[in-house]
Amino acid sequence: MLEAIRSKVERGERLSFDDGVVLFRHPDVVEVGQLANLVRERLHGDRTYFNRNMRIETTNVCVASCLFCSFAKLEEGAPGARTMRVEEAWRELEARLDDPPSEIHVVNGLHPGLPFSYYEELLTGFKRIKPDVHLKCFTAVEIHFFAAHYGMTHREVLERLRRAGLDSLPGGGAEIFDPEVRTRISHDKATADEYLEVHRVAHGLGMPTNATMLYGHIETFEHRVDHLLRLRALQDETRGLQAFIPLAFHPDGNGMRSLPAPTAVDSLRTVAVSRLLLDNVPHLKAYWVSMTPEVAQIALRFGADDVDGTIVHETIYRAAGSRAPGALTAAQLVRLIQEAGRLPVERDTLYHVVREHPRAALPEAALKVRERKAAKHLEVLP
Ligand code: V47
Repeated sequence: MLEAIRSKVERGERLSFDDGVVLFRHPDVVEVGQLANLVRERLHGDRTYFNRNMRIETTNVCVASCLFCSFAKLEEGAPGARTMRVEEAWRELEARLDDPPSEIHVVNGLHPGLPFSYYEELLTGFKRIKPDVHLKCFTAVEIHFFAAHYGMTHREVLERLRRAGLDSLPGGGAEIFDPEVRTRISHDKATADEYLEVHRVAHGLGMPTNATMLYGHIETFEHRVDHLLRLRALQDETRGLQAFIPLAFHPDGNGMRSLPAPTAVDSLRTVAVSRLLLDNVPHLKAYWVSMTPEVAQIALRFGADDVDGTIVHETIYRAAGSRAPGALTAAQLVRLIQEAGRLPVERDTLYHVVREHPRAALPEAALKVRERKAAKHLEVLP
């Protein structure tokens, strides 16, 4: 079975739904990874991207009640509910101007009580402080909520936010597109078609977007393949998706806490199959916050060419039990990539090169860092 798929991959032929299911069920994850690696290296060689970014969630108040979410609070005033004033969010950027992020990534709850001008002011203020910062803000689910809540079309919402400084959309909110699963895990927010329509409209306006998939909860492999193929069909139409990010489900503190988290092997397999099925999406992120820096490093040999960025203040995964560090420095990301035998490339959000780092001769790079640390450690020992 895998031989037939291998020859398709080698010929650059498109894989089918059934191929996707076979890949998910194949017992040898390393073989699946090697196939994905072939595609990854054909597209990017050893180049592996990261950026300096900053996550801000300015409100966790959310009218939706997603079963997997440990972050949202139903209403203002509930214990733990928090909405920043725009000035507080701006201050977070100001505090980082000595080592400034090139991107701000905002994901919020669906807050029923804020005026639309809150979001416009938030963006305008960021751009006033740092005019060249890229604003990757509000998922398609948020854009759909704004349209319904403030009485606008998707296009009007996106145009107004773009005038305020919005540059692109992050990929959050996709979860699993299959209607039965979606109804069970997040019944009261944008449907799959609405999510895809927001991305279609954004692409029509020349605004790039990312897409995600939340895996490892109640969905089947068939649901994952269906999800990936819906994204591939959108991309055939619009060519506006820049990166795909598989998101590993974290069970702590949410309505699916009795489920186990997906294993490292499931994460690696999902990265690999995503790379193989999404033949028209240029980049695949191993999001280290979701899969841990250790698994993300291995994913760079299973189809991923990007590790996202430095992040700094992530709270959605923290609330759901992530043990990944809150932030990694650019130097730590460079080392993580070098040790995986890849070539670190710092990028901006649109994948323009900011800086190429040298390839490290392996395993010397790892050894050198350790030797230096060990020498320092010995110095302070009595
Ligand atoms: O939309 C929420 C997911 C997303 C949990 O576009 C959970 O570059 C796992 O979309 N377990 C937000 N996942 C993060 C996101 C993202 C991350 C990195 C890069 C980009 C990009 C986008 O996190 C949410 C939701 O799908 N999520 N709760 C949880 N318990």
